Amino acid sequence: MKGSGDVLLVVDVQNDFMPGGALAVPNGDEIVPIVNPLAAEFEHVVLTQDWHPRDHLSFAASHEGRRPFETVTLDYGEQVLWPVHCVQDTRGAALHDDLDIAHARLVIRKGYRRGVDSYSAFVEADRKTPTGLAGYLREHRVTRVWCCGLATDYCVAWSALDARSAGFNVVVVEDACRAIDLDGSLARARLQLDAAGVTRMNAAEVTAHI
Ligand code: VGL
Ligand code: ZN
Repeated sequence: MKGSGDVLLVVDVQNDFMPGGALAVPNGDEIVPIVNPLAAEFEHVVLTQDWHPRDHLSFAASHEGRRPFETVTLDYGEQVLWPVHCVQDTRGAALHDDLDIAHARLVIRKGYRRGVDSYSAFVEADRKTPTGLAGYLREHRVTRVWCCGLATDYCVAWSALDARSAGFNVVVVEDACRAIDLDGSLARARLQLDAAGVTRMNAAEVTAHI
């Protein structure tokens, strides 16, 4: 059992990111039977939920003449335009029905401001506004953040990198993640994770670790 210095961050295991969902991550559903036993190894689990208003600026539909997966420049920089997904209080925004982590303590919702996206569980896409998660983890004396969920190359990678920047030790449990992989984004994310000193591991190795 992972002790008090460790937290498992389970990122965006939501219906819209599953096959058939609005922003399907290929094979995203395969992680559920990996994440459940992984979470059972942790005393402390935090979940995240992508949680957008219906007119969110990360949606292609909010920009006249734009299509999903194009990129635009917003106030805070480059933004990939996505299909409408994870709209607050919809079935698509709900966590996967088979996710079985009754002991999860906290759900961090993100991307709820119309004009600002938030891939990261720690800092919004303006790169200024904290979600409060770093402070919460510090107050709980957490020193190491283990990351899993969807998608490897967006919300998981950004969360892992920001956790590292906030001073935590960070591990990404790669087989408990799946990627969107848009124009080489997965390879880029791996390079960034390695450069930042984030450890990449598989779920089977987590048990053996400490
Ligand atoms: C995500 C794109 C848009 C993710 C969320 O969870 O990785 N990706 N919103
Ligand atoms: Zn989103």
